[in-house]
Amino acid sequence: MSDHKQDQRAAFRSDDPAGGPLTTDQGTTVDHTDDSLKAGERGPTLLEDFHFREKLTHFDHERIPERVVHARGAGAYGYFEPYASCAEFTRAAFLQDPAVRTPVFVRFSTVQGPRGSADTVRDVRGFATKFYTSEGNYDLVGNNFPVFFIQDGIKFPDFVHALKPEPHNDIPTGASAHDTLWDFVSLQPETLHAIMWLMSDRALPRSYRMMQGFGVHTFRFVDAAGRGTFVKFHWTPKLGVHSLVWDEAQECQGRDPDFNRRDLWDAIEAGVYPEYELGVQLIPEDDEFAFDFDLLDATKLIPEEQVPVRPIGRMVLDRNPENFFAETEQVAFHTANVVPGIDLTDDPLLQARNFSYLDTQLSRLGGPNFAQLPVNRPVAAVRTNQRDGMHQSALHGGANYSPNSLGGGCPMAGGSGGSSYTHYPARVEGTKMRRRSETFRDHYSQAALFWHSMTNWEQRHIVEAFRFELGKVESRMIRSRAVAELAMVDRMLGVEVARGIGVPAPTGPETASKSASPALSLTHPRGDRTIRTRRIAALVADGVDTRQVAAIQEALSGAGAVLEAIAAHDGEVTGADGRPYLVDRALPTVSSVLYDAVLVPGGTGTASLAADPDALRFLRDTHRHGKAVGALGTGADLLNSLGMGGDATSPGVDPADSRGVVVDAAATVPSMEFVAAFIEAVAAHRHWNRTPLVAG
Ligand code: HDD
Repeated sequence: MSDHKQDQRAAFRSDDPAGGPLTTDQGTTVDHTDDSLKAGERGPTLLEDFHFREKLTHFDHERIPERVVHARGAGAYGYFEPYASCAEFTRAAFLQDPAVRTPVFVRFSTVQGPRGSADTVRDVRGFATKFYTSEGNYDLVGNNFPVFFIQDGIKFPDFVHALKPEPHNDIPTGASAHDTLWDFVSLQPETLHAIMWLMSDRALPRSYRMMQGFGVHTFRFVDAAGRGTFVKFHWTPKLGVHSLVWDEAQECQGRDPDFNRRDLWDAIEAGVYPEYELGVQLIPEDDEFAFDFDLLDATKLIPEEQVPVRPIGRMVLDRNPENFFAETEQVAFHTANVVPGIDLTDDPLLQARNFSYLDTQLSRLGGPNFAQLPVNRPVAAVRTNQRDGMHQSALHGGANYSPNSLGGGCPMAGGSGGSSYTHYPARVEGTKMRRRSETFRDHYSQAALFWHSMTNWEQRHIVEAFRFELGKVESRMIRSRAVAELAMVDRMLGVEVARGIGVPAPTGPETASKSASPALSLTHPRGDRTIRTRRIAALVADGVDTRQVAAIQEALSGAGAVLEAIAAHDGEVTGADGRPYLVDRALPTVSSVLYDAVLVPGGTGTASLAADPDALRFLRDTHRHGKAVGALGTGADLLNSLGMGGDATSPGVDPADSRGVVVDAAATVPSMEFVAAFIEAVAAHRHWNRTPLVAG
């Protein structure tokens, strides 16, 4: 086992089920746990039944307050390693030596919904990383959007109250489509940029393994000589950045509410470890005012075309937690957990966070000693004068004050230099005031930048999302006000949304700029173009040509994908060769939304598929959601009869159409060309240039 794995295994292990009989919390062996102690067989339960009372009392207190935001999450352990020394701009010990692996724990989350809500809601995703460095814990508590909804943390309770379910009926769960959120948004234009991201497919990640992460704020690197450099952090997934579509995401909520957390868990269990590259945008201190926005404004991003993202290392997640509660639920992140070489800035959102995270853990984890929990414990030595308190588990000795002579003066402060954390001596001067800087005033330009950086289909999805969300808003006044704000971003956006939700189209001049940053589009190439870990369904029935399925299965698994045979029922089907063929899943238990592509093999079985409404729906939905569809032999006829296109007489994708429908009608075994074209179609993830099919 590697070092970083062992570090976290220092956890207190209680019950070893094989280690002996059941005991009480005090270690007394229990004789019987199925009946309470009663006065007579049918008599009342006695107060002296200490085992009964202890068992119930503990059970009554099993839940702790869930996180006020980001309550639903999934976590994993792994490691980080830099590609090369970053000494040129930071002295952070974990960024110096490519040979040093730093253990990490990452927690991904949604924001709005409670702990038991569904994964695939339209929401921001949290991407929080705890680096257990040799110089103490460093937490990078980010999201999968590079911008936030508000500029000053004092607005966070207002924003979250508006976002959360309405207070009178606690509706909706895990959703932003309701009056209070849009009331707030329409009155607070600084939200608009992040709202554009929220309405885009970025808010529907296909997988935690396929989404970007951002530190959001401008932070500061500090080198050994004390020189500061502004820095923005970016995580880029090796598997590329991919999203679901809204219709799919909604169906997933019912078919598999754990879609994203299951995907993460399964990938790690299967040994295909999620990997992310850490990149930085570096801005010399002298360029602090070189941008047309304020670097301290968390509603703005720095376009990659302006300041490129420089890769500095990679993170691999290679171990699932052993106990969800002990690890994923009790992990406590904090933006002010920084290490020498990484410093904060005066971003007023960050300043508020630096108060909030420590504060919230006190009520969530029941006292000030949560850093002693195994998942939170640093690997660096801890020597403080902090003592006692709820759940203290350290056996402190020696002096507990400073200065002291009785303890030999220990622990002594490290003094400046060495491995001590020395705050960056940023110069601050000003008059006390509650006022927003003029440099934070422009709320529309970057919302417009995002909009104009989208492809046509991304824009279409954004318009549809706004229509869905605002269409659920009861107040027409709020709908109109929101549309007026959208028109400030782009007039046509406002007009298109207005038409869908039945309010008058906004009038007025075009305002914001039309510049674009192509790197903001989901189509911007990132990570590997690969089908690794993709799930592909093969629809089979009695009479299926199993040779074809076996051949394609071999080719796909060679490329790292998983092919599952799906039939009307579980168990076996009879292949064209008369031999039994094992089914992986029954159609009624799955849905196309749980797969990345579908394949229809040939054989006489396609006639049964053509008569099965579940199979037809599977095919139509896969196609409607823009995913790759493949067919061999008679399977091609079935696709043609459904109007899904693909040229039934020639192998490969129809070049004029290129819709991700790959057929080889003449195939007895899949040709190399077919396999290559199908893999390419799956790797493209979506094919948005299809004519939408009429469902039914
Ligand atoms: Fe926050 C949790 C990310 C602004 C206050 N936040 C939390 C988590 C993530 C973020 C990923 C979950 C951590 C986990 O998995 O345990 N938050 C962000 C980002 C922000 C942001 C990227 C803006 C750039 N947050 C923000 C503000 C405040 C908070 C402005 C308050 C002033 N956030 C909290 C919190 C939470 C939290 C209430 C809830 C649970 C927790 O901290 O541990 O303190």
